[in-house]
Amino acid sequence: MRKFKKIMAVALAGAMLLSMAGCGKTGEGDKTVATGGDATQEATPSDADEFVDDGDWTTTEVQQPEVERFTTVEGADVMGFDFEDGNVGPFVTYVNGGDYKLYVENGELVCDISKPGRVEHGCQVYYDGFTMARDCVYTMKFDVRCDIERTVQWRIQINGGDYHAYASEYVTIGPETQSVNCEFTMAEDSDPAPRFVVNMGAIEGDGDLPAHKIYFDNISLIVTDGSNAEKIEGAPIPIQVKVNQLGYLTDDTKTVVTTSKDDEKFKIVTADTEETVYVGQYEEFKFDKAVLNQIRKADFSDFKTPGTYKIISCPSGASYEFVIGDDIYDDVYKDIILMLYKQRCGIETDSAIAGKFAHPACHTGGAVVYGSPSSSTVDVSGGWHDAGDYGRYVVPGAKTVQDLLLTYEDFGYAADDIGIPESGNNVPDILDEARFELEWMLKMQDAESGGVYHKVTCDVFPETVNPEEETAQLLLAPISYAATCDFAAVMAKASVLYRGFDETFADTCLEASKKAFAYAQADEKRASYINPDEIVTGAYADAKVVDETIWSAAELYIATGEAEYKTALEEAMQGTLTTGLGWADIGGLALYDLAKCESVDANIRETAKAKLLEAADEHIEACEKEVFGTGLADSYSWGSNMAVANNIQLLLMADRLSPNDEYIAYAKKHRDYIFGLNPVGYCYVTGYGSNSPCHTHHRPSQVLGETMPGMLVGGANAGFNDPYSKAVLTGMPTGMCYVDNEQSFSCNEITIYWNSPLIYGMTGLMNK
Ligand code: 9MR
Ligand code: ZN
Repeated sequence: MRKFKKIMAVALAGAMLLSMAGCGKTGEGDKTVATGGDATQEATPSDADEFVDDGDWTTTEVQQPEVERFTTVEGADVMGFDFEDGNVGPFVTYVNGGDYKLYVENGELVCDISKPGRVEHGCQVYYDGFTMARDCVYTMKFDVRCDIERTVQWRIQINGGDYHAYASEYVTIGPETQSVNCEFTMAEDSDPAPRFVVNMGAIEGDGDLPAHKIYFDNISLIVTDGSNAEKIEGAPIPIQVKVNQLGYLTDDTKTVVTTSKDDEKFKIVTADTEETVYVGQYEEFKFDKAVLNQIRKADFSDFKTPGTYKIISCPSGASYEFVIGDDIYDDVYKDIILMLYKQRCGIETDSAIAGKFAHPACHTGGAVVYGSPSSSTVDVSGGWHDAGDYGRYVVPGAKTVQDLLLTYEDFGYAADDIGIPESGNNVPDILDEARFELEWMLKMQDAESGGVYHKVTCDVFPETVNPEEETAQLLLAPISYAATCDFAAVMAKASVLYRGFDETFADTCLEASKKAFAYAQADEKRASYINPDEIVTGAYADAKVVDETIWSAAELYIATGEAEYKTALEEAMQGTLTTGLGWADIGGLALYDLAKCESVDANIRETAKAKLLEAADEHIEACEKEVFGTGLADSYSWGSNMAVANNIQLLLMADRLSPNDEYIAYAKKHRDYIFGLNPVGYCYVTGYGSNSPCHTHHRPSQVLGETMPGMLVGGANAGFNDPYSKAVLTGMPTGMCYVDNEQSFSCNEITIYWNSPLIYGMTGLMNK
């Protein structure tokens, strides 16, 4: 940790040096001639003729400073553990079908194996927290002994994708201590976050070993010759001049942010000929918590000439290109909706729509009910793959569906030609897409009790394979309170919205909703879902479920007007009301629907409205404190881009309840953030902008070696919830904790419920 900070300091100093190089003294030329025209004006170079400046404007290339991130010191220890302190330290247990306990006894690391499992990594101990440099010579050493004669395998491997080894050996062990001593050269690209593992499962087919213990000591990895070692790159230093890489609508507010305090002026040049068409001045610098730096923004809203440009700041150099025009969002808008089609499970997807990401029917085998004595299976095919894995989870699925239903309901978005197989069927495509998930959700309800299974996945996350290649047994995880309530909520809403299109389907949804609600009402425990030991896929655990109660009662009350639901709602609303729009806190979804519905009791409606508006106003207060204007500096966590998209949703909802231009203005700032005007200068939707994620944690993309377009990635996450981000981002300011690497599942995964609030937001902002 200390070492990394020092390296960061070198990195930042490097970046500063670079930005200062060749820069003449600025100051005198502060005179600004903002000569942007109106929408009808053509871009002419002469616009800026009057501009005089003694600064250096020659750096028109995008600056990506080359900086030292990690260094390899000859002879350095990169790993060294003797277990004398009695702790297992950073060593971690992993099992895949096996079972063992890990502890330290008499200064040795003990793996107490009761069941090796059927694969090599059936039982595995691993350690992360070192680096590997190309062309560096290392020596791996450890002492090992075992109660019985057997073979184990140590590996230093890439920690993701195909998990291939950089170095590995099979070692036959027995009661006598063996000293492993293996020198090797790292022959591949440097890796800032590899993993050391010892596989103790079924090695060479040996899966029937009796219970036994393996003892390790003096585990070390040293650099024996670092003279040819390559520097190890981590996350790149972000570009300094940040813009919305898709661009700006002609009449929109147009903002540029520079993270260099030294930039005082900027000019806009045409992207092709680099002719100056506008000059402007940055505002005074301001400290921004998300980047822990003094940064500046500037407004060039008065420049309205359609075209493709870049901004050049003095002395920091160029921004990425951007467009001024009125169709800049058309393509991305369509793609973020089609992403859901591409995530469809259980059917063969059409290559005319999904292109290279089309897949044969997947996950069609029946699912076994976890814990059931019967081995019979249930058909739960359909629905969308949740994310970069192929799990199908009710809780986030419900959030996604709600966003689509609201997109239709709030904005009358009824296009029937976006190009899904159902296009042209006289039902809005957005409802067709939502129905694909709803039909699956109906299968997730236990017909007898009305309770809803939390999820359907295999017991572990799949390897990096295509969806149809995940063929392990599907399991229906236990019924949960949250899934049952969320199900009841969206089914009730669906019964209202689909009634005009398909009466029978609407009836089915309402009946299913009521049944689920009754199940939930009778559930006194209202416990958070927790994974049984045998299932390690996503938990979507949520200990606070009163918002789920409120949501289900609210939607049923709105759909039926019945007293039973109103009473349950009033009772649940007595506690503290929450206003979240995410999968865990979904209070805001309930409050919004209550606030906007005429037939809802006036007291309930007013309470809901006041609470939601208060949340929107508080959010704006937080935004005002930051230059990037998204109010996230203290809360960049897993899926922070969902928070940004959800806040667009919140602001649009507030605007609908109480129209206010400020809500819209901030919602647009959030949209700018998503498309590149953010601390790291990434356009966070794949396939768009000059610098967008290329290495997403999304199995189909990983298999193909090419990222599927139209996906919103998780974004900056200061929680470092995966080893790669921990290795390369620790010590970074919160808003900069993002890395485009497929191993970083907590920064660079994608999900259906991160796209869905963006769909809502982009639709709502369409004609604003
Ligand atoms: O998006 C989820 C995030 O809010 C949680 O912090 C995280 C850990 O529980 O899980 C995320 O959801 C993942 C899910 O568990 C499995 N599929 C991929 C999801 C996105 O990373
Ligand atoms: Zn599938």
